[in-house]
Amino acid sequence: MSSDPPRCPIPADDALVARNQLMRDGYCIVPGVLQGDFLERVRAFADRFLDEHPVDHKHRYQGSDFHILGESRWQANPDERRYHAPIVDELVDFPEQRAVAEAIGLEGLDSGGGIIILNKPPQGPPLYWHQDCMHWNHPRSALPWPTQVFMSYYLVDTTRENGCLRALPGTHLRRTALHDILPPAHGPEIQAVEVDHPGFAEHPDEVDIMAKAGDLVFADARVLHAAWPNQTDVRRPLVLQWWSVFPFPTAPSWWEGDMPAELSLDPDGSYDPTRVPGEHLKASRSAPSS
Ligand SMILES: O=C(O)CCC(=O)C(=O)O
Ligand SMILES: [Fe+2]
Repeated sequence: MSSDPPRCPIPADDALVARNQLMRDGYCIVPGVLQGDFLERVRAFADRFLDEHPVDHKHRYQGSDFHILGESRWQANPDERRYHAPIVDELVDFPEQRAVAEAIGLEGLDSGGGIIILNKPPQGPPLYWHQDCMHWNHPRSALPWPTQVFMSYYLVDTTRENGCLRALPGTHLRRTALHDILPPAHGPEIQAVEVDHPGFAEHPDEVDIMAKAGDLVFADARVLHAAWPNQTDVRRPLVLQWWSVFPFPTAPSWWEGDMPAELSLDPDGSYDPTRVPGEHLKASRSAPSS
């Protein structure tokens, strides 16, 4: 066994820029983390899985929503109803991925142990604006740093034409008019709408995130995001992992601001899960104290 540390495909300066963007905008992108044979194997796995598993109509806007556990995690608690595969362990435990996440300053990294295969089939429809946080009653959702991030690899180069990701920078910390009109993400109400619903509309502040195959996209679960339709004849799949970070009430070791008041609230209080942002999502952030 070699004891070489994993290749960290991000210089320290770039890591700081990425961290600052994740904090300010709610997402960042690190190029070329998944490469070569491993990228090929993940793409082949996702392609085969999508070829073999029809997608329920209710998932047409997400393109697919297949949750797959790592083999070792599944063996520890076998459940015949759940998909599982060894390559998922490889992804979750991928040393370069962990090295990048740590380089940008993510601490207390804790994986759900699985991936989700999402997709945009050829000529597939857009994905509505949404945020994926399910803990808006919990004080952790009011913090200036993330406590849950997704890490995604698109498996082909993405552009507006084939349905790249879109984001509304800063909306992980700041309420917008869109929050008031969006039904909860991935629930029956939004799944039943047509694409002329305002949840699909263009927004003046939106940006395209044109990830290339194997780039690692980090996003705060709270940030509003969407995806363009796929206007090509080629599938545009991705694999997404959920990670918890900075377990409440810990602050990042590098945090230099004031400690948020919410940190003193009971971490184990009974906060009913909800996808609907309440008082923890402020209309605007107060200016930093000078
Ligand atoms: O398809 C994408 O690019 C993003 C998918 C997504 O955000 C979701 O399904 O929650
Ligand atoms: Fe999402």
